[in-house]
Amino acid sequence: MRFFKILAVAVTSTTAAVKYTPASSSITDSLAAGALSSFEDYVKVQGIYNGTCTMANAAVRRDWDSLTATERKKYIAAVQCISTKKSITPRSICPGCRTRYDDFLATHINQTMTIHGTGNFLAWYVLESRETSIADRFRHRYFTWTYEKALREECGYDDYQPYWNWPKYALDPLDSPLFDGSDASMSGNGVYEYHEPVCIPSTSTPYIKVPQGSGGGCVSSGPFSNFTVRLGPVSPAWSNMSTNPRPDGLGYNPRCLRRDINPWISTGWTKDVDVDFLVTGTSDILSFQNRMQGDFAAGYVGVHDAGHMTINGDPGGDLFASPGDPTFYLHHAQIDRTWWTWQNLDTPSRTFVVAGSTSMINASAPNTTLDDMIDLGFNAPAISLRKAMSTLGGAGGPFCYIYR
Ligand SMILES: *[C@@H]1O[C@H](CO)[C@@H](O)[C@H](O)[C@H]1NC(C)=O
Ligand SMILES: *[C@@H]1O[C@H](CO)[C@@H](O)[C@H](O)[C@H]1NC(C)=O
Ligand SMILES: *[C@@H]1O[C@H](CO)[C@@H](O)[C@H](O)[C@H]1NC(C)=O
Ligand SMILES: *[C@@H]1O[C@H](CO)[C@@H](O)[C@H](O)[C@H]1NC(C)=O
Ligand SMILES: *[C@@H]1O[C@H](CO)[C@@H](O)[C@H](O)[C@H]1NC(C)=O
Ligand SMILES: *[C@@H]1O[C@H](CO)[C@@H](O)[C@H](O)[C@H]1NC(C)=O
Ligand SMILES: [Cu+2]
Repeated sequence: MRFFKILAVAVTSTTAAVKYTPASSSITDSLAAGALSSFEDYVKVQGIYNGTCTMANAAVRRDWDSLTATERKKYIAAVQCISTKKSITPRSICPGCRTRYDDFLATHINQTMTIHGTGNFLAWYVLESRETSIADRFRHRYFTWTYEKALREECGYDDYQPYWNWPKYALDPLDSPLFDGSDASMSGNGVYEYHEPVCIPSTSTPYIKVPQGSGGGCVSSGPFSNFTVRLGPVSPAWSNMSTNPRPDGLGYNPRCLRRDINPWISTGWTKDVDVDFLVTGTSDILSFQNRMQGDFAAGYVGVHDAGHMTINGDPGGDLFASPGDPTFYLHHAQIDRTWWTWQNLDTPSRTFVVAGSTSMINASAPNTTLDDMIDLGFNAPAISLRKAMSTLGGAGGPFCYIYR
């Protein structure tokens, strides 16, 4: 009797000790809730956008933090499943592809190249900027949605893509339910392995020096500890990554998943106030995308890069190959949620708007238009940017989802 009592006390105190308290995301969440309600008002007046998508039947993407352990494990199982399904990209085009998971990574690597330059300019781009144009964000809405669709249709996942609500874990990502290494997490940090500081945007212009965190090596805890990365690296975060046999990164290069989860970055730029600064501080799409992009010379890392650099490592810290770390999709769902929030704070004037050049390196390249096409290689047919602007199928687009 006494033994059991002591045991019970011990168990309770252990549980209390590991209980994680998220930081506040109240501004971020109330902005999103406000956006949803103004979106609802707009749809009430406009009626159904197109087809059969309504507010009532739209898919709901939820916060990782609000999923139960069982729901998280279901998502994890679906990601593990898609990582075993046979690749549909021809081997002649992607020699390193083995699985459906790789198909998505191959598309991202390939698209990052085609969109951001070729030949000599590619190397220049990689050195001078870790960033991408806003067209990239738009493409990632379609990219993440297509991945979610594959999880559902090819792996029987019956829920939707969860998002990583950055502010909640910003102060302590390592102990968060996303990265704590438990079997209901997306796996933890890599084992400690020295690497040189990562410079943003580059070692030749080190405006921001990201110090080494406590990881750097192979992820050793949780469901993805045996995860195999095959493609890339193309633009490795630090020097001693194993080299891909092909310059385009699509060769076969099996290796472990490496991370250096970085509280310094997440504390600096992914807090509630950082999201507020982005969403409420910008009223036109160009300012919004520029602020999301960051201003490195001014020492400011936008939420997009900050999320990627919170994961870092291989391939998480590689602009091209970052979707090779499965947390990519949770990060990009939150990028999408942030854009969706910004859009629907003023649905009629902020939905079908794009701005900015299609290239970061070529001043005479044309500006982005709603007629530009986004294609996802072998994963889905190309659609116009216009169709990717509304998450409720406006302009005949394929999406039907909201964020809660
Ligand atoms: C990883 O592989 C090792 C050795 O095969 C095995 O013992 C371990 O259970 C695996 N871990 C996971 C999460 O699958
Ligand atoms: C990188 O360097 C560390 C420290 O020298 C070493 O332990 C590790 O094996 C290296 N990794 C690769 C992939 O070369
Ligand atoms: C820059 O863009 C212009 C207009 O599209 C194009 O004609 C030119 O070839 C591009 N330059 C480079 C170096 O890609
Ligand atoms: C792109 O848009 C900007 C801002 O409206 C404008 O100044 C610039 O001339 C445009 N560039 C091209 C190539 O049309
Ligand atoms: C990369 O893009 C080119 C041009 O669109 C295309 O021909 C090729 O099939 C793509 N490769 C992959 C792996 O999707
Ligand atoms: C509905 O679809 C039609 C045809 O594709 C398009 O012209 C129209 O703009 C769409 N309506 C809305 C509200 O997006
Ligand atoms: Cu990204």
